[in-house]
Amino acid sequence: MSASRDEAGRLEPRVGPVPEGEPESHPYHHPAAGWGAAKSVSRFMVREGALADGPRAILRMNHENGGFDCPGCAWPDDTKGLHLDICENGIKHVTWEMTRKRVGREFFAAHSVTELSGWSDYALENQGRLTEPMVYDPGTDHYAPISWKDAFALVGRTLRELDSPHQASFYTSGRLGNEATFLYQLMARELGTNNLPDCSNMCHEASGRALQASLGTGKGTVDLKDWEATDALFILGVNAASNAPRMLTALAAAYRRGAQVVHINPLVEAAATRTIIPHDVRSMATCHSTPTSTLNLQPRIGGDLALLRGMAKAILEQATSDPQALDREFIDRHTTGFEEYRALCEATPWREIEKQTEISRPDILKAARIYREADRSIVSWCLGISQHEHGVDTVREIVNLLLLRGNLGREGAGPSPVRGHSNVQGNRTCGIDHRPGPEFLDRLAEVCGIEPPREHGLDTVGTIQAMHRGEVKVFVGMGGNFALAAPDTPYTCEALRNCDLTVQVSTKLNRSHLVHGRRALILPCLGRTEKDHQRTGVQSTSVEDSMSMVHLSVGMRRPASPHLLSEPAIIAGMARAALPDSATPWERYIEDYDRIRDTMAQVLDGFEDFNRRVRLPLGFRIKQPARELVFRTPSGRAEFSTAPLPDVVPAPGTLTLGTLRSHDQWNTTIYSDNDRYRGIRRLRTLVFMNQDDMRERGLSTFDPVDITSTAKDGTRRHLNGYLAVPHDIPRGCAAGYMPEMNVLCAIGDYSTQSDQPIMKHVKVTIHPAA
Ligand SMILES: Nc1nc2c(c(=O)[nH]1)N[C@H]1C(S)=C(S)[C@@H](COP(=O)(O)OP(=O)(O)OC[C@H]3O[C@@H](n4cnc5c(=O)[nH]c(N)nc54)[C@H](O)[C@@H]3O)O[C@H]1N2
Ligand SMILES: Nc1nc2c(c(=O)[nH]1)N[C@H]1C(S)=C(S)[C@@H](COP(=O)(O)OP(=O)(O)OC[C@H]3O[C@@H](n4cnc5c(=O)[nH]c(N)nc54)[C@H](O)[C@@H]3O)O[C@H]1N2
Ligand SMILES: [Mo]
Repeated sequence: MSASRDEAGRLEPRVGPVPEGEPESHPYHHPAAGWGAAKSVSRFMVREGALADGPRAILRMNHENGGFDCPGCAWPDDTKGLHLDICENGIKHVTWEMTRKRVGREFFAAHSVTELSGWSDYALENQGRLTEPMVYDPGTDHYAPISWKDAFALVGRTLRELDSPHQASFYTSGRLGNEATFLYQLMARELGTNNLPDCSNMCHEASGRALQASLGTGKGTVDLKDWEATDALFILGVNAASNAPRMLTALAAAYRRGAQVVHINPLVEAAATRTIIPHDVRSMATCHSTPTSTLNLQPRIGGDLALLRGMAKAILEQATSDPQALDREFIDRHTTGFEEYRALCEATPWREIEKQTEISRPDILKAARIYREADRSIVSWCLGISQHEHGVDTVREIVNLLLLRGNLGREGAGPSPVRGHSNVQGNRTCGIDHRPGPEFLDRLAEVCGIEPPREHGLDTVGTIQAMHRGEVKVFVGMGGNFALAAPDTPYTCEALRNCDLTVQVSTKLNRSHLVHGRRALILPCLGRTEKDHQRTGVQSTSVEDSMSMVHLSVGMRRPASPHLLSEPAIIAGMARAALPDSATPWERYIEDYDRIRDTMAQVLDGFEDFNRRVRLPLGFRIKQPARELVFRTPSGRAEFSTAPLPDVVPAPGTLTLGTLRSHDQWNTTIYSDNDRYRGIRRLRTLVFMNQDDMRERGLSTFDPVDITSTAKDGTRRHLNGYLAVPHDIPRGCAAGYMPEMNVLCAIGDYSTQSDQPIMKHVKVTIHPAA
């Protein structure tokens, strides 16, 4: 998006649809999911013209032994016979892909790129599915059709002409299946670069690094069975009702069996209240709702580390009179660094903890008591924890707390990050990593007969900066919407425009096709719901969920156009064109994906016998060493960390802004301008504020405000004319929607611990609009 502004200084073009009617803001009093969700789904299906096929497709989703994996979030499938665990947003997501609308060559002939750049992001995606490869023609400023052969030749030629392979960067969005992922990283490494940025760099990078440092594994250790067995769930920084709706089922079930459910979030989100379990026919019919929370704590944004430290401090204090408060045996046998950690907790004054969290000691003690009284605890988290300067420290503090009571390596206990995209975890497992380890590279070299580069590559922020400097000249986006998802929208757009060639492999038209390099390709691919025919028959691909379960996904719909290629085929086409003498059997791989899996089985840890095991009814679970209390850390033990408490109290007159999702969006895909559970209708350009912070600024509901962010380097960024909306949020905190608010996120403001953009902790001032 060229972040030009209209006269009021508002960002143009808009992201969401042009709302019909006035915005509304009401408190939402209904339970999450239930009929509100059902109504919203059917409206959406009618709009996409998908009603005829929609229900049938959804019945095939997430089925044991067949069907396709929901392309929505990464929450695992139900473990018991019922494989119809569906949710409102998953249905919307499938329907979005199955729309009957099409973007063909006539569309591109009718609209220039300059014209389309003025359309909203909503309008762009709303044109439907892309149907054939297109190339940008600078002479006419239109995209024009190009054959696949010529498109691959253009990519191949441009890559071969680079002075160094490091002048190309290969982005992955988390929808890409495992087999395509493996081929993609193989192509990049055979070319000679580890420039493999991914959406994870903006998402759970901090979680991966923290878990690796503490436990020697980058992933959570629990599965759904543990969720079913636990005594206490601590849910931090996730809006489950919107972003992992199937978690609602687990929360309601936990409540019903008497487990404790503690939500820690500056906002009291819908999942922290009540839910109607969507597939429970009886509760749907009788509108019977179940509570999904036993305690809500609202720390200030960034206050989680202090809160967790307070809980640990309380446990340690109690242990002086109650030895059972700690699991000494576990600590002695399996951990290191406990004494230092204990000393740190003792030395941290309660007053500092209360100041940093904005939660009183008695309330922190309530949470600590729940933790003490539970035999088995799970701590689960998402972006509210990871997208911070201190994201790594905070996730490590979660592990510290778990270690104190031996909540690891046994049923019903452990860390459980909620991943985002449906296969973002699988992408990392299968080699998308700009900092690959030597063991993986050795095996890749041996099995695939290539010489992979050993130096680290560029991540998302690094790629943007390198494109901006002109050092990276070719950008390939394997899914996603880089221009809009990345921080500092105007800067990122300049960076993309600076490229010699941008290649976007996509299902729908989006902003990243309009913000392009001197040459540009749109390569349309099959979606996950569609049949993938290759020489040996219909192919399946595998995905890995948030809890390390790997299973097959088989599309069953007729492709949106006969000219689409699968993602593996597109990668193989680009690879062969760029590496004409490659010994990698690119063509053979595409004929039969089992051949890709056979190679993956030799390269990837835990994928032995891949082709057989992935065809088991529920797939297979990748071995989790930390789960077996095997820690691949330097000490061979679980390592306590001792991070100082960061100062997260906003300076006087400033606020801390968190950017988040509305209910009706999938990252950069906007379904509508509504945010049902937060009571918002027809409005995205808003900022949620505490009543008192509004009063102090003389603001009433829907008053226009100007928001200014101040970056680490002192530079300022603005969003003007946003509407202030009072919300139950601690003083000094504010929230608003991504991707619009990426304009406020400075490119240099990434965490020094994770290199992850700090999207939940933007320092801002808010004033009545000039
Ligand atoms: N329907 C739908 N589902 C999705 C997505 C989508 O866009 N739409 N996106 C997918 C992706 S890629 C991801 S990564 C996940 C994202 O899932 P979430 O992490 O739920 O995403 P956000 O909307 O960013 O919400 C962050 C939550 O953290 C809270 N929060 C903000 N700051 C803090 C803090 O300092 N401390 C604490 N404790 N909480 C805080 C916010 O109030 C909010 O509830 O969802 C996935 N699922
Ligand atoms: N300010 C702010 N910014 C954020 C975040 C935040 O919380 N705040 N969250 C960050 C996070 S967690 C993430 S994960 C990123 C998301 O970043 P991305 O993953 O880059 O963005 P998405 O919006 O998920 O990508 C949507 C596009 O993917 C394409 N697509 C959909 N399905 C397929 C498919 O099957 N194959 C292919 N090839 N393409 C497909 C479509 O063309 C669609 O337009 O955004 C990040 N940005
Ligand atoms: Mo994400």
